[in-house]
Amino acid sequence: MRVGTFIVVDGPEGAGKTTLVGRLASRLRAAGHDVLEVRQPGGTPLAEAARAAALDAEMHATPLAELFLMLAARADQVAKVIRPALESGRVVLSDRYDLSTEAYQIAGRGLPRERVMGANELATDGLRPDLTIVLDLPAELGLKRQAHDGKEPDRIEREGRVWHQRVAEVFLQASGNGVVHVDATKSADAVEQAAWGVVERHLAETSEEGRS
Ligand code: T5A
Repeated sequence: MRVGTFIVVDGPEGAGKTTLVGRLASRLRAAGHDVLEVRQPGGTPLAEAARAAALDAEMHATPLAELFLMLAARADQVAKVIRPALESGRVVLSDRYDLSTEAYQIAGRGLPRERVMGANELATDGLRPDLTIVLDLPAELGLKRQAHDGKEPDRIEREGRVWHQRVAEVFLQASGNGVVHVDATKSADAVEQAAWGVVERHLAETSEEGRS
């Protein structure tokens, strides 16, 4: 039985996801929670290999191959790492999850929504996040932050500006159960403060529900 909490931080390239996941993990630990930080794609030997293949420009993955690499990575990590952690009551904080598939593979690559989401459902055995914090940032700003870091762009980061704007739009428009937006144009401290408020509220509400 799942008793833990599954929190996802998602958003466009360079929006500050990794920074925020680290900061939220520290805050949660300080508040006494047992936290597991993960990233997607990645987190198991198989998932890291799939990530490397998907992002390697030399591999020239087709859109479908890219999708299945992302889903293979997710399936492996969900089954071996995320579900067991949730079942033992931990808070799992994930840097990206399936909203990224909607943004990159459906909007970016143009793959058919229903079939992709069906395949994602199969890969995750229906595991949904309890809370998804979406970092809102225009694509150009995120790409600028990445360029400023001086890191060599991977295969997906090398896509054009218009392509990345299409991807970023999906994050901006995301809505539904447990989806909360945070303005990522603000400083890292302000983003952390806003996101921590969201997490604290969520945890307080779920512990209330558990008591009633
Ligand atoms: N992908 C992934 C798919 O195509 N489909 C999928 O289903 C999934 C799961 C993964 C790639 O895989 C694709 C999407 C990606 O292309 P990644 O490494 O997870 O790659 O994703 P990136 O977005 O490329 O990761 P980055 O590390 O570049 O961006 P982050 O994590 O959003 O940003 P972060 O925290 O590293 O910060 C970037 C820079 O900005 C600074 C940081 O210090 C750093 O220098 N920063 C801020 N600066 C100003 N203000 C703030 N608020 C800041 N917050 C951070």
